[in-house]
Amino acid sequence: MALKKMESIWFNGKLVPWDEARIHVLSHVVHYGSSFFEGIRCYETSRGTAIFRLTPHMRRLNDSARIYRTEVPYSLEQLVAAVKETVRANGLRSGYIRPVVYRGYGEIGVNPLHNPVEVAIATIEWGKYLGVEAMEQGVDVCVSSWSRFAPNTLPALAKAGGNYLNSQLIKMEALANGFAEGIALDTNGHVSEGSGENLFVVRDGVVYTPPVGSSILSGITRDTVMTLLGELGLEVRQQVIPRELLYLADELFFTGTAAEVTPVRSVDRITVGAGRRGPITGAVQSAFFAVVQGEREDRYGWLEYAES
Ligand code: PPE
Repeated sequence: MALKKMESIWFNGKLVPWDEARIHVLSHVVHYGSSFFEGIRCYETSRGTAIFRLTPHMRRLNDSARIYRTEVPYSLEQLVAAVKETVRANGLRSGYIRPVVYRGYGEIGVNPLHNPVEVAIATIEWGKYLGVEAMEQGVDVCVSSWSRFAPNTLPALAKAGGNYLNSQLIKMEALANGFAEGIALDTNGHVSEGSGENLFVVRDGVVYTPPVGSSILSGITRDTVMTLLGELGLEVRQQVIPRELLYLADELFFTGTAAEVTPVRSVDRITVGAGRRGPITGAVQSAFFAVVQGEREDRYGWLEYAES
């Protein structure tokens, strides 16, 4: 998605003009991938801009940093307030929010600990991640030749900048071969996730999704969708998924903040189900958009308003 400038970026404690949120080329993060980030969407509702599950996102940001022995110099409450402040300052009604914590300028060398921990929060215009038609028609995907990282290499539960080198390989390979996205297997050969999305598989009315032990990011949309599927009376099983189940599925769909709920219509050129968005995918997609757009009761306190 091409970036379009907005007014301000929250940068180490205060709002600065968009062009002034800059770092030095010798910042640790540039060389060693030492950053943690979040992607959050906000939606226009009749009660104003609703930031979807803001607090859980900022909690995950802290968790990601903690895994890497990094203390974020702001409390959870301060981070939540900072996101709201940035959304208000930019007059953002619906869009995407990108908070990032990174190791800045100070020392060269692998050890990050003597470099400052810096925090920025930007707001971005971001439409449909895999295209507008994808939401109805579904996307064509492949199983990647790249695996997700093994559990004792990079911790998948941390949403760390460096992890996305793996995602970039998956994504570029998929695009080069004419697919919209790639699904990675874990190092045991079990289904893990897309380059930037979690995956759900439907067969015979039962919904499956890989467990956190399958080198996935523990997606907040994944959690949301599991709740919504439960409300629809569907059983969701978090279990190890063999690759070939992808070829036998009645329905497949991706979930993610950017991807929202996106159907998959083929895997490795094998048609999924009827080759279009299936009924369970359709139902969960409708429920998802009704919730995020404030069109139904916010039963779980998922909407956090920018003005509050
Ligand atoms: N797995 C990965 C690897 C991932 O990057 C994301 C989000 C998810 C699962 C879904 O997590 P959640 O957003 O909490 O439901 N990917 C973010 C970045 C995408 C990008 O291209 O940048 C996102 O969707 O914001």
